[in-house]
Amino acid sequence: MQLLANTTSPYVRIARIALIEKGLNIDPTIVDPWADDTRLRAANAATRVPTLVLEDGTPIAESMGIVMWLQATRPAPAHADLIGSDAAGVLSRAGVALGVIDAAVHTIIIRKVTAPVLFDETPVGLRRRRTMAEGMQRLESLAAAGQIRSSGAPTLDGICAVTAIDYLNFRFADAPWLPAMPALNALSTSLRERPSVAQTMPFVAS
Ligand SMILES: N[C@@H](CCC(=O)N[C@@H](CS)C(=O)NCC(=O)O)C(=O)O
Repeated sequence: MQLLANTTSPYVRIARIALIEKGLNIDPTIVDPWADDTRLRAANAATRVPTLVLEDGTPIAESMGIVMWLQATRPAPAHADLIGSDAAGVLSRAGVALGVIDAAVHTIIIRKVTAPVLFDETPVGLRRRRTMAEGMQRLESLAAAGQIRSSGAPTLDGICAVTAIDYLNFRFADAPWLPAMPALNALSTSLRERPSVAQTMPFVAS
């Protein structure tokens, strides 16, 4: 099995945490999705990471596709349960974090092709910023209320929430428009006891 990945993508991180929690610690094959890596392009018409290539050659693109494949082929109780008994709650909370992640990645990508101020201050840029601020505020309230499990194997809400807070700290550190997020930062610290979380922190490869 091959996981085509990079070291910064929050989508890759979600897939990697889920894979490790399900007992599949695959050494990622690092590719640059922006350089049209031929292996990535062959496996995924969208040329995006993460893409998981199964042993029989079947490629699975999309972080949520990989999560669903894991849930279907490595079910609980033999393996970690990424959804748990409160499916609606877990998926609802995961959706808030995924909205933040999409807004953050969109902002970073558009900055690549246009001047930062130009995009960030446009109506769409401000909308993405509002999504990040409001989404993190909602996640913060959920974390403060103890609704996101902070110990043991994380379910998808915890995986997406920790990925969101760590990605914002990585890409938007000290942004004045972000709310205070003590509960989410505590969640991140606590979940870092899991190898799946500790081993997948985002970094810029040299
Ligand atoms: N919806 C996809 C998003 C994947 C994605 O956008 N990956 C980015 C890296 S953060 C990428 O490979 N971008 C390259 C491109 O858009 O050409 C998922 O959940 O996996």
